[in-house]
Amino acid sequence: FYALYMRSSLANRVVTLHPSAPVLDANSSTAKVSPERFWGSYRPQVYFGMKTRSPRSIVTGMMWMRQFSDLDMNLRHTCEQGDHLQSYGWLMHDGITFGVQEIRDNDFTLTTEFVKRMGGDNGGDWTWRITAKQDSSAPQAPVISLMFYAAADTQGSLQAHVEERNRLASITGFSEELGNFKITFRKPVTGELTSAKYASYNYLQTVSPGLEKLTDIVKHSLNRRFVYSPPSGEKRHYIAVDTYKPPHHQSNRKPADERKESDFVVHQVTVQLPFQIEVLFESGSFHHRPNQLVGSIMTQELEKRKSEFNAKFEKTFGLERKGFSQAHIKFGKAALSNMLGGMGYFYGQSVVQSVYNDYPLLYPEGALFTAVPSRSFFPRGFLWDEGFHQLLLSKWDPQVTREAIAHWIGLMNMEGWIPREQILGDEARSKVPAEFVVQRNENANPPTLFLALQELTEQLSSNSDAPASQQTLAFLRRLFPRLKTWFDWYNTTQTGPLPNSYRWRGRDKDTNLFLNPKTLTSGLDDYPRASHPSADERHVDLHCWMALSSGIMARIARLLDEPHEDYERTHTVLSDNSLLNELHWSEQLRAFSDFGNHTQAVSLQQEKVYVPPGQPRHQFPVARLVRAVRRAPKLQYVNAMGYVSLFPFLLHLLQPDSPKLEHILRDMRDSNKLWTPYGLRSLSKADPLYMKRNTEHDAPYWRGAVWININYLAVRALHHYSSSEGPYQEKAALLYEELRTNIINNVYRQYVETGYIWEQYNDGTGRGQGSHPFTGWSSLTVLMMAEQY
Ligand code: 6A9
Repeated sequence: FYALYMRSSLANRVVTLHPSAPVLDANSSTAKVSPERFWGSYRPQVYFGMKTRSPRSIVTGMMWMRQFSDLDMNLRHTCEQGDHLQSYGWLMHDGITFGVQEIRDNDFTLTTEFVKRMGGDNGGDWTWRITAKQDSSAPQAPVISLMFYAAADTQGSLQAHVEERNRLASITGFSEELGNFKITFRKPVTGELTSAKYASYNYLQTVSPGLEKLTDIVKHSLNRRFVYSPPSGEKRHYIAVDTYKPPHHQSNRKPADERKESDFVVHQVTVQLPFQIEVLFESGSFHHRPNQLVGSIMTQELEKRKSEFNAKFEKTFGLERKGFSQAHIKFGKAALSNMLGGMGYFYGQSVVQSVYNDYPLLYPEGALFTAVPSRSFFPRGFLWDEGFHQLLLSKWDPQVTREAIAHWIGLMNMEGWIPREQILGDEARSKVPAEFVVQRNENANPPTLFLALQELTEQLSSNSDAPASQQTLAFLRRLFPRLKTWFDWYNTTQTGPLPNSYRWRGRDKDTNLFLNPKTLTSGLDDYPRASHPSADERHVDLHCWMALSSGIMARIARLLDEPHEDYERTHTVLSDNSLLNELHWSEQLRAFSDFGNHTQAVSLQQEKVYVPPGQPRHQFPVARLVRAVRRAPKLQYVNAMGYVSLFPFLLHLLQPDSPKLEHILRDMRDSNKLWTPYGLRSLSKADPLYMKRNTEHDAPYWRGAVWININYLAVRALHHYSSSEGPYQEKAALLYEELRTNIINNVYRQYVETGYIWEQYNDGTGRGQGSHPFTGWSSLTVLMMAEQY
């Protein structure tokens, strides 16, 4: 009984949040406390939509489709790579008051703009303007349908107001947080001063069991029975929302879904290009608005915000001063805007597995305000990505950074663990296959939030703005109890076999199914590590992350007048160059390296399937690829040359006069190893695992491609060593110029050529590859352009 009791209380610890006072006040995101940031484009997973920063927000959004097209179903809603849009993304977005997005579909472009206006007690008003233009020279301009919707999420109610038969003129609604509000749908016009265009209208008023069902509900309601008959043109049938009955309303079955159903209202307008249309949200508590935010007033507001944005962008990043072309500057603005416009507000529970529970447990409900790596493929929070995101955002708006870090750190359990991938709420979960949802409590991810905290503390010392410094200090003070636990968690659970060495937990278990068992927790997934995972391993990248983190901990502790000696000591030990050499320098590779139970003599081969003589072959399993080991592993350096071997340099741990720097700079500049015209490749061309698949289904990922987060660290380190007195100063300065130029040029060129910023870049051709748009850490290109590190 005692053992059982212990087990369940240990399991409980895993799903119990850290006990210290919350970093954020319970109401910090509300309309009362933070009205300017209440409404926002906090739904990065849809092409266009807004919600409030609250757990059960009323959401608004837009779907669209082309009419009379050969493609049967081209309903657009959530960002999908499979939609094959030529490009989409924010061109301008200030993170608070407005945004301008351009979406290029097959033969037309939609510009989606929003502007907010403060007033009343519930976060104020906003207006959307959609401008649709034809791109092709086809004689018949396309006819498209826009479907604007509002949906409640278990809280609040919506009423449709129909006029002129099928035209939904407005939605009124009420929710606790928004009070009364009204959403008005204006008629489409060709330009600001022209009268309404011919259009067909349809609407849908129904209920939905959850936000992840909205697309399906619209799809299931579509009907071809409607007739589009413009005054001068042929009559044609078009597709529109019609009626939709929730499944259990059709029969007497008990609802399969026990969740409460919530109002969902859609306004469809079908019209020929070109046109412009506006949607207006007005808060009931905003009593004396001077005028409506539409038409020429909206235009003026937009113009004003745009010029403020441009001025702030130049003041912050100085790209014009540096002589960048207008096209480069436009690219830089888009990169920043997409990270800002990709901020999401998520709410829900992680699913957690520890050794103490047989089945996964639900983590406590929590909110996460975070940037996302990719709006299409993974529109959710990732721990180590966020540290990189905030390096950029902290330059633009340190409040965003403080709030994002506070949310992340607020999701820490009492042991100091933070789930690495945050899949919160049904909408987020609907995008992830079940086997990827569960997070394990032994697993770390690089503590890059310390990079962002480092930036905030540096802003403190360079900032003459006293109130801003006070805010940051107050923030750090509230953060500190959790930061201590966080640091301790890494420093106790991720230790290695020797004193002051470290080891990532959570490597792949089925060793012989993979060419090299992966280490997802390190963030570098399939980057080669010891071939046979064991407790004998020590990982050089983690060692360096700990050296960095202890240094920042010491700095924050000193700022706050808290005991800092232990952190100081740890930092001194971990950054001691002779310790690093002892633990991680491989004489054979002449580079820093992991250590472990390892052999290089591995390959993937067809598994031998024994078929007894005379038996039909097809009754036996298909042979799969498994790993063959030709020479037994032994304890030794892993000797992989690539990003991991650069870490003592990347995180500035090497003394400027360290002779190791010479080797590192040489290997970096060697085209047969790490150098490409597009940035540093992740794994040396000379490595046996360079561009090797890990299984027949698992293509190489961190085994050659150019990744921008690590390239950013490399450029930043070159900048550091080029400005520190030492024998390698000049060499570093030369490489700095070259590497920086290569990365900027390629990310920019790919953006112009393909319409997207990408997850990684091909080391042979420079072509963008992997998920797109990927405006997470690849957007750090802006900081390299600005030379802000
Ligand atoms: C799995 C598939 C629709 C992988 O950018 C986020 C992370 C990085 O933190 C990590 O370093 N990416 C990098 O190696 C992407 C991870 C995506 C996991 C998606 C589920 C969903 O299918």
